[in-house]
Amino acid sequence: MISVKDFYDCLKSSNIDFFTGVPDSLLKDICNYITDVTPKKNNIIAANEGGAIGLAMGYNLASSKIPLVYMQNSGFGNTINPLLSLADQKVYSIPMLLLVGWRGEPGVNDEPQHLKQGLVSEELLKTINIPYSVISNDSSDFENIIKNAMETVNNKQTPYVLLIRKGTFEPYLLKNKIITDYDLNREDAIKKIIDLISDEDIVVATTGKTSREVFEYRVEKGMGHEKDFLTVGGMGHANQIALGISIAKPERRVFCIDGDGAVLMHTGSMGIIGDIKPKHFKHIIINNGAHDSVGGQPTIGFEINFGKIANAFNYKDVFSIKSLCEFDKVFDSFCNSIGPSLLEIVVNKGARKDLGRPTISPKENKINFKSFIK
Ligand SMILES: Cc1ncc(C[n+]2csc(CCOP(=O)(O)OP(=O)(O)O)c2C)c(N)n1
Repeated sequence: MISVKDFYDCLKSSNIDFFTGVPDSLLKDICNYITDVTPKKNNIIAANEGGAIGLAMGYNLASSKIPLVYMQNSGFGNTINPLLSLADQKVYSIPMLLLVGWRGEPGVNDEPQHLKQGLVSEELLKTINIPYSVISNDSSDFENIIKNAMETVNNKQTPYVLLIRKGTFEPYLLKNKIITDYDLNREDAIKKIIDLISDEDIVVATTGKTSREVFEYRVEKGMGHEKDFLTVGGMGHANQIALGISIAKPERRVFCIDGDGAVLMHTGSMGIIGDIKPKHFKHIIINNGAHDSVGGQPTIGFEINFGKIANAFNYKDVFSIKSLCEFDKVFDSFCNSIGPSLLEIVVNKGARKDLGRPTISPKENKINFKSFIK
């Protein structure tokens, strides 16, 4: 395995001093190290991966230095537009190094949402003609790989991808943790929500541990999974899936259980919810101020006011829960409000170590969910 310090030092000696991206579970150790040792203004956790390409472009335009952009291959799709229509050699030709976590690599066991993306990751890079190299835990020559990559980046003025295999980096735990002391964590909030909604209610859960915790709580309660759509991929789009359901089934209550990182990824979607105004649309943001599912790197969730954003986007009502004692009362008002309404639940980050993964396939989930909605 490669030590995160050695890898980082090698990037620094290649004159890289600006980092941006969206964290990834497979890159969590190097992302944690970058977060701990880089001045805040030189490591920007972006709203989405496309935004990170924009930030990297701007930094390069103004400094002529090579920036580094990190992401999971799930997020590579978000970069295609700015990469191909701006940074590409055929347009502005902006040099940058991309560190992409290779989830779903063929032959490596992974979750369904990563299989297609992982299968086509190399083909995709070849098709869009972005040079790349693969780095794995036995890449003792990683310094040479980075050196060669930097030569190509500089000589050809092009984006260059380092595709990182699972298990490449030695473990590194984030030290600069934001410690909070709320009554609840995400799983406590999810349990309360499921206990308080009715049997007819539809749930759409966001990407990451939220969907996994919803799944496990249904198991714990001896219930089926037909009421829940698990947005296992497509981070940031759960609320638009929920909106589509609300439009087709205007009399049903639809609860979207979202995350702060996910909402921030495509915040404009909230404006569409506010514009369409589905009466029974219940938007819940569980705000832990972090990308908890992939290592706990901070978001701006604790520094902004989601309620004011929802108001400005024409939601009809906004609610907030910060403690257990107010939960039932506020949740009741939220349920009785005319939507679209927003409920922000502020929680500590963190999850159970033994949290499992859905044991039914996405297709099974779809079939059961569709018959429940019908
Ligand atoms: C487009 C995209 N980028 C990155 C990821 C990796 N990823 C999965 S969950 C997650 C964090 C989600 O954060 P948040 O919505 O705040 O929920 P939390 O994990 O904190 O509960 C990330 C970055 C992804 N699945 N898709």
